[in-house]
Amino acid sequence: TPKSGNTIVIGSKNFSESIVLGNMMYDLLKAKLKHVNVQNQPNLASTLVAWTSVKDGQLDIYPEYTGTGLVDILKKPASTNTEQVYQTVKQEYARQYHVDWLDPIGFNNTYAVAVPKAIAHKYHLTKISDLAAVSSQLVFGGDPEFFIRHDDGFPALMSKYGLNFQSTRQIDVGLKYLAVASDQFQVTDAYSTDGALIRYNLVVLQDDKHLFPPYYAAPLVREDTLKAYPEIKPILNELSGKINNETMKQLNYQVDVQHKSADDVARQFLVSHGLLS
Ligand code: PBE
Repeated sequence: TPKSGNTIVIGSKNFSESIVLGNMMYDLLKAKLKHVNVQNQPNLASTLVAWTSVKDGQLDIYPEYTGTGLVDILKKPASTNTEQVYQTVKQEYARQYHVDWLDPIGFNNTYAVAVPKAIAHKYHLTKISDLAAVSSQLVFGGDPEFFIRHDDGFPALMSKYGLNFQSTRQIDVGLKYLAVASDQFQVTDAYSTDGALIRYNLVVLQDDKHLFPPYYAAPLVREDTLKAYPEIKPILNELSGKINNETMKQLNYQVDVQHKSADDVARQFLVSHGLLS
């Protein structure tokens, strides 16, 4: 459904971190933009759904990751240069789509390959390339989006590292860690800021062939929305520099392991950092 006038819609993708960040943006704009109808649409099905909604104008804002923009949306080759990746997505989204990347929030949530500690010991795994010799004895389980991301997901992982798993399983992103912990599969795609990595004793294997680019989070905003409401930019840029990798992991831990609501975690963070009263 198209938006009515004077309405701003904020979205997020289907995992806790994205929902927490979307909620922070929603809370800030709701409190600070007067006479605007600010709406929240958390937990959209995938990167593609969130991005298509922004492109089509049904959504104004959502948190996105630089590497995802570079590789998955713009279809450009991966780079390990953090600043260059940010500048590329910033320039190209503005040029091609009239969508702006605001300032990076300050943490990198990269895809990673993780195994339970016992599996790492048994098969002597410390880096992803160690999997090549043993992958045919192991089952890989991952969330659906990982399997369809051609250049930074499962297909790229297989070809870059020469892997060939015994079989694969797709599983909802929220159930992945419990499933790997209960040995339904032995290898999974993780997100490096996941709080559940701590809870389930998983070892992240080193990406020794540099498959994954940096994935720094930043707010994406439609340019026409910024023109109508220029205050959005300084308001959302207040998040910049406030959340590093460790802080984001702690916030995710509160939601995924301690089962606090993503609403409460976002609001408490803003209040405790003086961003919201
Ligand atoms: N990430 C890492 C991905 C999924 C894993 C958060 C950068 C993304 O949402 O694009």
